[in-house]
Amino acid sequence: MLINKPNDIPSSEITDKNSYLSRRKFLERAAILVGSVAATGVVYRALNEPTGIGPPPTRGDKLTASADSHNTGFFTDEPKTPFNDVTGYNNYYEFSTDKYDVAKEAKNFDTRGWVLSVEGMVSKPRKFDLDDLKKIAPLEERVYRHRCVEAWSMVIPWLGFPIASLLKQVEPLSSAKYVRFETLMDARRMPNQSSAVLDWPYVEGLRMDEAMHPLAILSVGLYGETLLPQNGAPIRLVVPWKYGFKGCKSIVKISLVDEQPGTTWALANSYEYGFYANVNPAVDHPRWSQATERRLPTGDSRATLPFNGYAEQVAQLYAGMDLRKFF
Ligand SMILES: Nc1nc2c(c(=O)[nH]1)N[C@H]1C(S)=C(S)[C@@H](COP(=O)(O)O)O[C@H]1N2
Ligand SMILES: [Mo]
Repeated sequence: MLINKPNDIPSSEITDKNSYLSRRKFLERAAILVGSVAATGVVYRALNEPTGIGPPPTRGDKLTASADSHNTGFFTDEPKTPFNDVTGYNNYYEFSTDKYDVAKEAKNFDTRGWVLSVEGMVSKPRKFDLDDLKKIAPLEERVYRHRCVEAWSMVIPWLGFPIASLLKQVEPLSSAKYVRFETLMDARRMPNQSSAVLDWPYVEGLRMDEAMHPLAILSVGLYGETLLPQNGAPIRLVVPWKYGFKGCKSIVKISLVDEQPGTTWALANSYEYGFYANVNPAVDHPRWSQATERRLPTGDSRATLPFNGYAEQVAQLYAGMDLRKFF
């Protein structure tokens, strides 16, 4: 087995009451979680096979970028992970904890009539429907590295627009310090929400300056098509310098707030997952190294870069912060 059992973690490492309670919660859930994490070793090899990954993908609607993103920092020229892998190997616990099953379980997820509410500390709170969202800003293509905290990575050609463009429309108050993102809560449409594997709805957050950074986008598509349900249709967060779990899927609510919001994985286990979740090869996960990653679909090992290779653009956001403490 690649990983230590959670009870190998000496209790001396558990410092405050909060993380102790989180750890207890974690242990209760360990059976399920360890299963899904341990499976990744097998998964890399399976992904070497170019065919038969997941169910035959249902295609999205055609979607093209209407703006040219000339800033080269918005692209990597590393080979893209094939469409079938991007849409056939997913983390989306509302549908399944098995990455190969998400596409199948989410297949019939109906996003018609979707409404995204942007509210909280803003001058002009507003609800956006899918047509409104098309008019926020010209759609851009961004080819980003995508690094999961479980040490696998992909390269994905997203279609989306900067979060900043959406926030501008609602006029944030100067008292707003953080942005909170919330996934749909509906166990009839998201069957695994009837399990207790995580607390629902899935929530995420960014500091205001992180959300306003031009690299941080709301994505509505990938590979020239609208997002499929397994990738977070109809709209999801993409923050390429952070671990993948920050990328909250199928968002129904964005709230501007003045205090750091709770975020799903940090609430589930604050000992293992933090609010910032910046990709950092120097700070290991308690149960595995973050120094290297497996690039899918081949699973080839490569060095993980600080801030996932976006240090030049974002490192200054964290100047003076101890990134071991604020992990
Ligand atoms: N609502 C919700 N968002 C989520 C998740 C989830 O389980 N639920 N998983 C996260 C994790 S751990 C990762 S790595 C990415 C995976 O995105 P992808 O399937 O599009 O590659 O989605 C993130 N967003
Ligand atoms: Mo992840």
